[in-house]
Amino acid sequence: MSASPSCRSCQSADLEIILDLGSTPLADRLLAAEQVTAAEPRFPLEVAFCPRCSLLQLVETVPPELLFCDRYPYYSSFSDHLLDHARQCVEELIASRPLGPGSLVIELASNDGYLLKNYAERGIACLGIDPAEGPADAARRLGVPTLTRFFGLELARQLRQRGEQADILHANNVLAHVADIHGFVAGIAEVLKADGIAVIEVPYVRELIDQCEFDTIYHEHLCYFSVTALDHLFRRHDLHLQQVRPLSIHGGSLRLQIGKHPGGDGSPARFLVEEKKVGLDRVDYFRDFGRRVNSLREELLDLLRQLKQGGSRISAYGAAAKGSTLINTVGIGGELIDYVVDRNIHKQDHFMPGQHLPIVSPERLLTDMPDYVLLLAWNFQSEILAQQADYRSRGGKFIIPVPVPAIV
Ligand code: DWN
Repeated sequence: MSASPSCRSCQSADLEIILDLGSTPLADRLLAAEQVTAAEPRFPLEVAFCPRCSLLQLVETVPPELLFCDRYPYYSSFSDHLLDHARQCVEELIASRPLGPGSLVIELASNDGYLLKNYAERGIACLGIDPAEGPADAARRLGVPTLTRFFGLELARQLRQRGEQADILHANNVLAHVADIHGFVAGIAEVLKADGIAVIEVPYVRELIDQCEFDTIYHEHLCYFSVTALDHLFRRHDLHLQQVRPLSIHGGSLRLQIGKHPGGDGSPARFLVEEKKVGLDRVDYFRDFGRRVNSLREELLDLLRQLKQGGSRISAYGAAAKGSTLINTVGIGGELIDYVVDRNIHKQDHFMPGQHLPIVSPERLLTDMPDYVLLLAWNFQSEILAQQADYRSRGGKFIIPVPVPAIV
């Protein structure tokens, strides 16, 4: 692990710490039964703001090989909502861009092929790049050619030399994960055709702060972006923000369209003005976040304790990485929660990091009928509540942890 003495983007040495979540286990390092008794690696989780380029970021960097390569359990295709989201995005792009026989679509962090399969099904050439073996194998089984590699400038140069440049490059929920952010963005510039576009989705830092989504902070997420910070970053690589659209997915995200030429619809400039107006470019915006996080943590713990003392049985839904941050930083263990359910078969029969809660299939909720289910995957609230209509109609209740704990 290395601690960053300077900003990941602009290298300023004047970072200001705005939140310290202590030392936590790796959020996606789910444990097999035989690993539960062994000591787990823990790493500091400190968040800092850079007043020079406005980037909110983690101070420490855990080596990416520890985070993403070995048995990485996240498979995008377990959410119907996410699959629809990806399909709609691809349909919009196909309708608005001239893609022909010589076209190529590249996706960075292509995971299990959840997005690129929409191009492959239409006969449009595509290439996925992802370092995680299990999801990459699943993508290949769907007919999505996939390189099991980390992306950066070196790989981008190799692709370009082979004549593989992108008309469209997708990079969803990956920019925040990259330690060598400049190598990654330089790689995007290298691999994009002169008139190509990069379509990039990132969680929006304004939502993280305003909605107190502190559980989305974990070692995989090194950066938390505003448009102001992104604009600084891309300009250094002669890339231009052409369009910014707000999205509701993952608790509030941005979809950016980036090209090699200025242009677009004026939306980036509107975001920049708005962010300056509300103060996202100043540390004051982030100053009371730590206090709000602490009161949310206390409120949630009090609620769970009261329910438990009143004789209720409580489970949780979603062995999400954010769920790991939540249970480990709030201190929610087996004395409060019996088990976590998750549809992802690669997560079932494992245990949550740190608190070691067992992960089982969602069918368990109906056979067991716990009184309450803590929704760790709150970003899929609508989808999961609709799917659990039977559990709810029989009297089961969900606890939504953020922005303030609520029972529905
Ligand atoms: O950036 C990242 C994001 C996008 O995804 C990663 N670093 C890791 C991951 O974060 P996460 O684990 O917090 O993601 P999700 O997608 O919020 O996790 C939801 C969990 O809930 C998954 O394990 C799947 C599960 N799930 C389920 O069991 N039933 C989800 C839905 C919608 C369902 O119906």
